Amino acid sequence: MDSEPANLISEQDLDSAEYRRQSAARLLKAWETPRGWRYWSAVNNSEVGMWYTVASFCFFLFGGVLALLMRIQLAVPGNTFLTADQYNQIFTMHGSVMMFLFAVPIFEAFSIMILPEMLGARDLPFPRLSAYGFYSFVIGGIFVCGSLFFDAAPKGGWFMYPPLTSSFQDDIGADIWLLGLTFIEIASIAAAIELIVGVLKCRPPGMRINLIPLYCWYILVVAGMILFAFPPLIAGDILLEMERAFDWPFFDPQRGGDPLLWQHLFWIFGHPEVYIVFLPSVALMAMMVPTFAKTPMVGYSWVVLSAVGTGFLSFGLWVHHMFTTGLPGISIGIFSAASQAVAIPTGVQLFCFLATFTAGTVKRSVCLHFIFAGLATFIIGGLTGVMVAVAPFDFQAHDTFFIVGHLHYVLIGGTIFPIMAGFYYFFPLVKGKQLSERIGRIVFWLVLIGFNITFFPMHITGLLGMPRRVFTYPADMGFDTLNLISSLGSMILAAGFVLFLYDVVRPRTKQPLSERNPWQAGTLEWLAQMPDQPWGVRTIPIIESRYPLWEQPNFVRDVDEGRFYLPDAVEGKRETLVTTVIDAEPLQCLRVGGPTFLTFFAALFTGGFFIFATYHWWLAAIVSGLIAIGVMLTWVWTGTAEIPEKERKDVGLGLSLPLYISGPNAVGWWAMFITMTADITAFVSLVFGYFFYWTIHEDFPPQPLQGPGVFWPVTGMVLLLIAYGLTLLSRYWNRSGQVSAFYLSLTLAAVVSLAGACALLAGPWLTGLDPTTHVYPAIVWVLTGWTVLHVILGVIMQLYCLARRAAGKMTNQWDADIVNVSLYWHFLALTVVMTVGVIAGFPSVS
Ligand code: HEM
Ligand SMILES: [Cu+2]
Repeated sequence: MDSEPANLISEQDLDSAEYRRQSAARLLKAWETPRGWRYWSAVNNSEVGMWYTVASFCFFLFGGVLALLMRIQLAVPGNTFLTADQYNQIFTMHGSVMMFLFAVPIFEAFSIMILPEMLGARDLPFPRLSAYGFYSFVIGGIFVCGSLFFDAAPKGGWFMYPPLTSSFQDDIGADIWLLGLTFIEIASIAAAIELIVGVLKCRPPGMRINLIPLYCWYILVVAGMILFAFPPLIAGDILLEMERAFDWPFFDPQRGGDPLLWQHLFWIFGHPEVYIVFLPSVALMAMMVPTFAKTPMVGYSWVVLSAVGTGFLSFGLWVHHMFTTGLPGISIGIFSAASQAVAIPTGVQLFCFLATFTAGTVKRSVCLHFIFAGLATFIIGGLTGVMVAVAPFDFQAHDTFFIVGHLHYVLIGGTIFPIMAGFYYFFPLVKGKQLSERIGRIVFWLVLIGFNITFFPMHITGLLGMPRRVFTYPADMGFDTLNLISSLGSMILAAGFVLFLYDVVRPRTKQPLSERNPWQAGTLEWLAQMPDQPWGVRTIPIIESRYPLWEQPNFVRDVDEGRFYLPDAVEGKRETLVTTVIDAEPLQCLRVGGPTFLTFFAALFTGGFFIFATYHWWLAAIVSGLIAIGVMLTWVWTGTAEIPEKERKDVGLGLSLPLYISGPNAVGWWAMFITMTADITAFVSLVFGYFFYWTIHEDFPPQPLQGPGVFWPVTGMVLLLIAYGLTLLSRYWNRSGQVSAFYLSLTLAAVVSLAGACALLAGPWLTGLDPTTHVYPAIVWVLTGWTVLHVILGVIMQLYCLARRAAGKMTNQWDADIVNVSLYWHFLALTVVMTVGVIAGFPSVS
């Protein structure tokens, strides 16, 4: 091939200790973590993943303290430790923090840290995106939690039902929840995209899709669920915030709105959310179980199939949270049955774990204790779950402490215990040292006993009739003793966590480094040296089995001696391999971005946009938003699709790979595709809103209201389709080297796009649709506004491509920018057609 012979790495080289030393030094230099205050500009997965994990754990501790405050308040009847208002803020924040700032992020955080090591990759494909997600998460989290200290926290419960949160609470709390958490959800989606592309495209050569570690399957399932579950909630957030800020009556029945739409959108998110927080813990167990049983997982394909099945099924269950809203009996029946059915794939996974234990020889440890405790607790929670899935039982138990008992058995059994096991298991990978088994035993028993004393009595208090979300109760209702027991239990539980925390943070200077691969596991992440090096892996191996450390001879030695791919960093750049989705055949040597503060500033100003908007400081919000876009453009401009100094590069073992690719093989293309899937899901949720209103109204659009008419929307659509065509043409002309035709068509496309956006707005504007009068004009405006904002983004992208070409950063050969922008426009065209079809076409057929 046409790579320069000087760069070829030969067997002889690798046999020389001197060459091995030098190449390792070059690699280390390229991947060096910055020091001093610049440390915070690091973007590589191990640093960012660790910060992210620590941050989400801090939020867990914060949520835990809130829980203790509640338990203190409820310990005795008629207590005045907290006021009703404080209690409302605290239970809302407890639930929201645990779900949005702990349970989901810790999975993403941990996965960012560990995924590249599991895949024998150097890093994730978009390190800067992870850093952006992390900073957004921290800024948003501090904003939301901070509100509690100013007596301004949300107090509508973690599911924020209107009309309580629309007409009855006009303080800032609900806005903080809606905007702050939307911001964090966007960060969660960013991480999900990163993780999916990581699993699909950054595997080591040979690791076909049926050889990937089980954890990676769960990443695919859970991140995929995040992509489809969070957007409906974001859509709901937008609607509720529009109602609160501008009086658009989406949930106000007097003007045609309906609070049930919120419940649907919330639970279309909310039920999958339960599995989004549970499946990652199953994933952790799926990594630990084979290690402790010393044998490969029994029924790998069954585990995978049932994980995928759980993911799918979980989207069809949301109505079981709405059994008491007066829905028709038929839907209650269907959703009740579906809810029972999800027990099947869940059961399959647990049985595979048990079978693995039976097949192997089990080694005892604190991890294993937590795994078994987790399984048992989760099963109890699952059984009470099957009880409340039976609608008549739910009519009784709904909104009582029975539910609080149930949900904590699931959440603590299903997530906290496995996460604790994970801590003990993976701690040496991060710190190079093990947690104490001796202290761990005590932690385990405190947590297990404390947990059961706290939550078991809640089932009974609930059945005796104690409602959840009330700040106190009168004496002699029969709840007194049970509540006191619960509260004492929570102290034991807390003591367990305090002891655990002590073990994590206590100085370990005297403790010797852990041996390498202390648990004798079989998967790639345990290649790591103690302490770990920043390069991720010394050299990217060829994989032939699911447990290469057990099954591939001389594997560790060959990796250490650099005998696989990319053992060197001759040009001093950060590089990793990109492979094909199914068979993991090498495709590209990808260069990823290094340290930068840009991601921090991008997150800061994105945060500014949401925070200022919360306080209705519109000007500040807009300025902050524009700065955020500017910073992001700089980041993309300086860090993506860089033209390499040569076409191909020798990556070792006689293989030469391109340094740059565009189109469906490129990681950037996948990221855009996945982002747009999430984006279109949010849009479809808004469209769902339109049809939801249509089904509940006799006449929709309501007479005598006129819709936006046909003329302007259709004109807008035609113009935007022309712009779409021109964008595609410009891609073609760019590639065929007709530069002036490229400039002309893309400039024209931008102009026509703006004209199209104006025409779209002209529809509702000229027909005088006032969004505050009725839900019909409001939803029409929302669909139009959504589309117009996307057109503006599309224009920014067109201008970006024009600038790239002008600056020589895009050529007919190196054209990833325009290829990705065209991909965006495919989705935009679809959005435009659907919007116009709905607002202009549908009224004439309905
Ligand atoms: C660590 C010990 C914990 C204790 C002592 C605890 C205690 C409580 C209590 C007493 C309530 C009911 C408040 C009420 O209805 O008046 C509650 C609600 C809730 N908890 Fe926990 N909890 C703990 C951990 C967790 C964890 C780990 C999660 C999730 C991963 C979680 C998620 C929730 C949710 C979603 C609610 C419902 C909030 C609402 O009604 O809006 N909790 N918790
Ligand atoms: Cu559910």
